[in-house]
Amino acid sequence: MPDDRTLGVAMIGYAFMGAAHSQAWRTVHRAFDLPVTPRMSVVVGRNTDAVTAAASKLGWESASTDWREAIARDDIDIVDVCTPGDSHAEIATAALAAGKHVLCEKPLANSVEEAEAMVVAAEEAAQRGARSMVGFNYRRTPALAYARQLVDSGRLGTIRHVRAQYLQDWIVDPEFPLVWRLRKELAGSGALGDIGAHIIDLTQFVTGQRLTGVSALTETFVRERPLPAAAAGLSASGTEERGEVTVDDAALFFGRLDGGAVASFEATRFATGRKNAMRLEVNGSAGSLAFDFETMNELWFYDGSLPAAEAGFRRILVTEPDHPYVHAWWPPGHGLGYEHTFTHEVHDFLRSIVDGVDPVPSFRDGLGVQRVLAAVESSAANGSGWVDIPAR
Ligand code: SOE
Repeated sequence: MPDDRTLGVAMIGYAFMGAAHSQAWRTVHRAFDLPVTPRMSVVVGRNTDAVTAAASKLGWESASTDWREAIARDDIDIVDVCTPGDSHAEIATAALAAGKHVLCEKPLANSVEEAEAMVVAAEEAAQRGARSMVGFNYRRTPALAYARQLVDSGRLGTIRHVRAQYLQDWIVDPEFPLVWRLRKELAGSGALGDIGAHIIDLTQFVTGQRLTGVSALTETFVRERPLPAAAAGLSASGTEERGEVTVDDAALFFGRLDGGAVASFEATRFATGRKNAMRLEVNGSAGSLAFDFETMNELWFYDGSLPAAEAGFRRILVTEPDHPYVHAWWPPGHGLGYEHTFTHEVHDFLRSIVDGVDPVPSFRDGLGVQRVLAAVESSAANGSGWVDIPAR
């Protein structure tokens, strides 16, 4: 680490995720006490005008159209990969080979093979001190980090059920354009990899158990859409010309966890009226938890050890300084938002770099999720037959 205690960051990609990560890099050292300060050195994109404008809007010192040049710079310590999934493997492995620490957006890759190669690169690089982490930001929601603590401390007893849903509705309109998230060659899969990946990761994180097999179905409701007027995020407008949607709009599956629990999952972009309803319910022998990201400062807890007459789901407002991450922010009841999950993610990543330990979720954890995604696709393709998921 350089003596001046700053770490130069190069961020590749600057759309929705790039904006969320920029917010985190801008604020992390002001909210948390850290012995290092990230320097937002360079943001990289393909279009000179657009990336220059993004640099100025998001707070980066400079803009570049050449990611290889950016990762080769001596003053760059961290590479933050915020591009569509088709370029994660190439950029992340090159950055690790160049000795940089790498934060890579989820899902880790577009295939198990790519993810495996990334794990090899990450584990070799770790021996030389380069750290890597995959960006499952929702783990850093205080209520979900607290849910993990409750399960870990035994308050739920033996976990029996997980019910996980991720419900969005941003492509219900059949005229919504064919953005990159709807193209397999760029995104890998649809609702499955984009939002299903989050609930797979969260299920494994909160329960501490691994999915061992699944049965699944997927559906694409709208098979053709207008080509986008410009490559853009979630609200682009379309042209007259149409193209094929090559990913799933919805994925439903159920599975078994290695600690004996059973789990059901639903990931869809067609849940009209649900904007970002990422919901998790966990039932154990001694209690239950329920969470919905649309009310992200709340966690519902049923404590089965209380007398039946006074038991009942209790709303915990997860805004106390004792709750994970909250001490860095506002007084009780003032609440946090989506952007804080990224600040927490970047905080944990920097802390691991400073402490010289491997952060979690690791690329190997990302590979684990990738194996579940592949098993879901394979089950859906074989008429919902059971597919086992190999261990790490
Ligand atoms: C779009 O569906 C999206 O931005 C995902 O890509 C994110 O991972 C999720 O947090 C919100 O929805």
